[in-house]
Amino acid sequence: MKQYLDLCTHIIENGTVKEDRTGTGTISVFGYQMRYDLQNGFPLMTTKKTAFRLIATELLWFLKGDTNIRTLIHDKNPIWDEWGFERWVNSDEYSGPDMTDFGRRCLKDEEFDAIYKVEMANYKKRIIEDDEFAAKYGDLGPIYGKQWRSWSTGDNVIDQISALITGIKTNPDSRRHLVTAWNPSEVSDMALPPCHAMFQFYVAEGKLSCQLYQRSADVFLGVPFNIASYALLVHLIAQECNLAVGEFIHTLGDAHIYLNHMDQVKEQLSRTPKQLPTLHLHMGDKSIFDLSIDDLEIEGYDPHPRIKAPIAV
Ligand code: DHF
Ligand code: TMP
Repeated sequence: MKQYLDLCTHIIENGTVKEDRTGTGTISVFGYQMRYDLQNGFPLMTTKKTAFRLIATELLWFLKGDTNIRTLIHDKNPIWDEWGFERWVNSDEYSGPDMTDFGRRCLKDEEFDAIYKVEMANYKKRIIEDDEFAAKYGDLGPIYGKQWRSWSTGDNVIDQISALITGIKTNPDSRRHLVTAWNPSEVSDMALPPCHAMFQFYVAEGKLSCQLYQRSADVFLGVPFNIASYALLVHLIAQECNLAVGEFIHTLGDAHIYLNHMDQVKEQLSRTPKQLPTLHLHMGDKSIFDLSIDDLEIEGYDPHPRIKAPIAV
């Protein structure tokens, strides 16, 4: 994963220090591209341990068209918890302790962090136990799953992923194999406007490639997930379309390192990348919409240890 380490170095050497929505502060560049040849192994970070299980359960959640974190909580996947919780504590029905700016306050104030942890645990428990509550406060709005599988035009619903697969199968040379999660009419209803906003597939010499445009990239926490997630998506669609895997091309808009991730990034840069693992799919005759985590297997993953960092909410 030299490409990823090069991105980190490029930002540190050429980036501009900027304020950002979360109040954390970043160093960033605008416009950057990486290429991953998926024939060379599965691009799961080897310079820090990265949870494939979390990446895969999130992607399967998108592919099922789901936008409710109840499914992720069932899968013990916490990566979207803060954005569901934020909707709950900002609602009229919430009457617990003040959770304004909880992401930043947790980092500065231990007493508050303890109160937050209790509120968060209560929220997650209620999402699991209370159907009505989950429907209302577990839903992240019309994010990826909705736009990928049931983009609403008002009187019609468009399943972009099914259309993509049909297009690749019937007209591989087409230059219109696109999926967009950026639906301008619904962005304001989303818990977080799509970061991985649009992607295009390409078929040549029996191999399937994909290029993603990511408008905003949290290089330490988000990007390792995004690379592996799209690599997995290419493998799944390739399998479905009887093609081999080609390249994943990752194009970034605002590519930033949060200032409170700098030590972690430097630690990662001091490590030597290892051999990439291999992905095995055990799909049988299941469609990519019906897969479970047990149908996916990563072999030969021997990363350097995990490096923890706080996420900017
Ligand atoms: N906000 C920000 N500021 N950055 C993000 O990357 C981001 N990603 C979102 C939602 N909002 C975001 C969805 N994806 C983690 C990774 C990806 C992700 C959300 C969270 C994360 O916290 N990863 C940690 C912990 C994983 C674990 O529990 O093992 C990591 O160390 O990779
Ligand atoms: P923004 O909406 O203000 O750009 O904030 C979104 C943050 O989340 C930003 O740091 C980018 C990061 N992010 C990723 O890097 N990858 C992702 O998949 C998601 C959902 C978010």
